[in-house]
Amino acid sequence: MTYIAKPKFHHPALPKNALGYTHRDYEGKVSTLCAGCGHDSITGAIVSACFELAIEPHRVAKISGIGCSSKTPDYFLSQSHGFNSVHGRMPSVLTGANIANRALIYLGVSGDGDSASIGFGQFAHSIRRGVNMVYIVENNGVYGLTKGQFSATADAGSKSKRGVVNTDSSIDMVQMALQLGATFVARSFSGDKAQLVPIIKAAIEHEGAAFIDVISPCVAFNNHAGSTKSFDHVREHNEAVNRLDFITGQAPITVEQEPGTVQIVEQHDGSRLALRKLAGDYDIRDRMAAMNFLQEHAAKGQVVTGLIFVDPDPIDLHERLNTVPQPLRSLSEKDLCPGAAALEAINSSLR
Ligand SMILES: Cc1ncc(C[n+]2csc(CCOP(=O)(O)OP(=O)(O)O)c2C)c(N)n1
Ligand code: SF4
Ligand SMILES: [Mg+2]
Repeated sequence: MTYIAKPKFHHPALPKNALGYTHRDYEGKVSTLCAGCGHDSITGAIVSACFELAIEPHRVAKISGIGCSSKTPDYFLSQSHGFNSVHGRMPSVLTGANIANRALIYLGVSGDGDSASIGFGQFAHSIRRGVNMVYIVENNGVYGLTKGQFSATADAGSKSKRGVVNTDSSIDMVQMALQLGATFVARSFSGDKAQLVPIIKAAIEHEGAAFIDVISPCVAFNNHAGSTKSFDHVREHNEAVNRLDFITGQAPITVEQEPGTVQIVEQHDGSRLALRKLAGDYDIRDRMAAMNFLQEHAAKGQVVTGLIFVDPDPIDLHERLNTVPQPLRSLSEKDLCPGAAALEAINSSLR
């Protein structure tokens, strides 16, 4: 906790977005994380993505669990709704809020400890149900907040700061999300803002379960030689499958690339993803191929980043449950208690 308030003054010439807001309007409190922590860069990327999309901050609900990563919603979007829940419980709190009010944009922020251990079941069920959300795992391979124990995403053979070798198999959250039916799956690196910001923007516009695994080095406990989640290791082993340009509205596509290496994917809401393809004939709409590609590269010690899979026409939880289109709080008593005749009609339809 910090009591240092950010100064309110900012330069009058700061660039403004379509709503007239500056970058500062999307920030939160001063971060109390360790200087250099990857999580702060992810916070910066979320701020940039929301600024660039000109999102009204009050339309966002940011929900997290427990951990250094789960503290970060305090450091962005101070004008948004927020709920810092219990360790591993972000997905169920988010699902409940989403069911009650589908008009908000849901940002779920979690850690690898929060999502791959205590919250593993919660993570799995929110993804398989197709909750319309952006689920971000700030993945450092350790429990940062409780002083650096290996998490379930730590690679077998990687070393702790004290030199202990991890002998357990690791969980690849991207593979899990693909297997569970996520309709938008990406991996990025906190040190690559140019890659991360458009991925977050595209995930926000995606109308289904969007999962982003962000490798986010813990400078206090997991940034040494022998760690596979350190800045140096990820930079050296990063295998980017594409670079994403995210385009909303009628803006022209101006990707500088050889024809044939750009793939345009139109999403349900009319936004377009322009992918500068880096890895041969990699097709982001082929779930099975994506899983094989990840396995092959993981075996070579490479970290695959970029937009890994997208289903441009997702079916979300509300569509599956056939819920009413408006937030539940806007329903009147008459809507909620339509009377004996309506009840009789429902009962007879079930006989
Ligand atoms: C029910 C419960 N069990 C254990 C803890 C202790 N605890 C707090 S944070 C944490 C792990 C955090 O790791 P991660 O989610 O990876 O976040 P990071 O700090 O690495 O960003 C644990 C085990 C807790 N707060 N609540
Ligand atoms: S302990 Fe690690 S994860 Fe936590 S703030 Fe420090 S560097 Fe970040
Ligand atoms: Mg962690």
